[in-house]
Amino acid sequence: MKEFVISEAKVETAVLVGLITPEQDERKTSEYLDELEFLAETAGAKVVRRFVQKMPQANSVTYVGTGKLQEIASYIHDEDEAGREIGMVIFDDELSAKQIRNVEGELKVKILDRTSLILDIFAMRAQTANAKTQVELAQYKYMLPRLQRLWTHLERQGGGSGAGGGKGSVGLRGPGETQLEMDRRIILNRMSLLKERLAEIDKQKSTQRKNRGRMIRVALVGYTNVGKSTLMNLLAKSEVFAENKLFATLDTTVRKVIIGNLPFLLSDTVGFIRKLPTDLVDSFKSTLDEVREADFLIHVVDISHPDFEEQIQVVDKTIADLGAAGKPSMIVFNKIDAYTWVEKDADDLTPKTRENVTLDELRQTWMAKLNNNCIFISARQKLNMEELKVIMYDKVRELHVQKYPYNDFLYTIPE
Ligand SMILES: Nc1nc2c(ncn2[C@@H]2O[C@H](COP(=O)(O)OP(=O)(O)OP(=O)(O)O)[C@@H](O)[C@H]2O)c(=O)[nH]1
Ligand SMILES: [Mg+2]
Repeated sequence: MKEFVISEAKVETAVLVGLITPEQDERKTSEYLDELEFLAETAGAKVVRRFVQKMPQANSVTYVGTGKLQEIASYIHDEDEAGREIGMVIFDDELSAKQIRNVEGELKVKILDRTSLILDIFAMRAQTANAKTQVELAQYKYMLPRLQRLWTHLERQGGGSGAGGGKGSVGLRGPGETQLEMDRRIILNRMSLLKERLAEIDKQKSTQRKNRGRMIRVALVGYTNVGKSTLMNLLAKSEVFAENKLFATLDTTVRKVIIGNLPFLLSDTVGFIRKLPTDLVDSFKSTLDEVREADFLIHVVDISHPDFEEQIQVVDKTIADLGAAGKPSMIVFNKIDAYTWVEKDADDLTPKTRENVTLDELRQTWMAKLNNNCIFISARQKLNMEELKVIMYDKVRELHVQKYPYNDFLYTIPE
């Protein structure tokens, strides 16, 4: 009988590379790399080392400088010698075709950037036909400008020596180009097919939305991993997949929620993230239509995250890009149970930093100006949920009366 050896699935290891630039100081870069590491883990890779370089801007040929690239190459080589294979190098910014080609030539391992890593996670997460189609289209969009000639070796041979030298000899000048053209055409055809399919899905979805009746539509929006799905599950008593990974949700879920005598629709959507190319956001158009067409936005914020203020800005900007700025909205500061701060010694006279601020002090800052447009909760520990429902009731009711003045179910008070 044949024996099967079950080898342990090997976790791919990754090295991260980021830059410190005039726009992105050391602290920011380290936060970005923390997030990139979280993304890598979500995709199933283990990060073993980070390389950071200070530069006025990214090198257009190799992203980092040549010296740094060599340092990374020799690290990969040494690890390989020691039997610890490095599976991939992940760059924190989107790389151009030229950068990928040069970096790959030097490092000789799989090269990813933030965008392709996010796309990889999206591909892993996509469940419905809609999400799958959107992800595939986004992947081709990313790939197209980065297509490379597969047959460059032939060209080099042709162009090198002997008769007909110069820029590729007769008969050999073509194949590279033709192959590239063919690949490009195949991809373009596939892309237009996917676009047609999405248009079809869009049509079905908008019909579905129209058939939902006269109810106010509320959308949960926010940075990835802030607790949108957890909150959705609590409010709608549903079971949307929530976990401590980035982009747990890709597909929009819509549920009917009733608070008091007021029914409305609540949707949970894909989370936003920094450095997400607008192109990618575009590809998720039909998922994000839910946000665009919502009457009210609940912006969920993870207040325990050291960088929550920048996350708020990213979300606001993405909402504006979607053309949904200026909608009535409120902020829900979630995860108050996980909020931490460091008490300063009484004799420590250095100014307080963000780390030294208590939650109460924080509430007195710009948040105080939000009045009734914000609330502090913990979805996990179900803190302040009743208060949240009261605010939601008031907001939704106001919108409802404006939009459907003749709907009378509002006025029948349940027993
Ligand atoms: N400590 C704490 N953790 C929470 C709270 N609410 C949610 N979480 C956790 O945060 C993680 C992310 O929650 P999700 O509900 O999946 O977040 P999401 O915003 O839907 O994330 P994506 O769909 O990935 O964008 C999970 O591990 C939750 O258990 C909270 O109030 N306190
Ligand atoms: Mg979610």
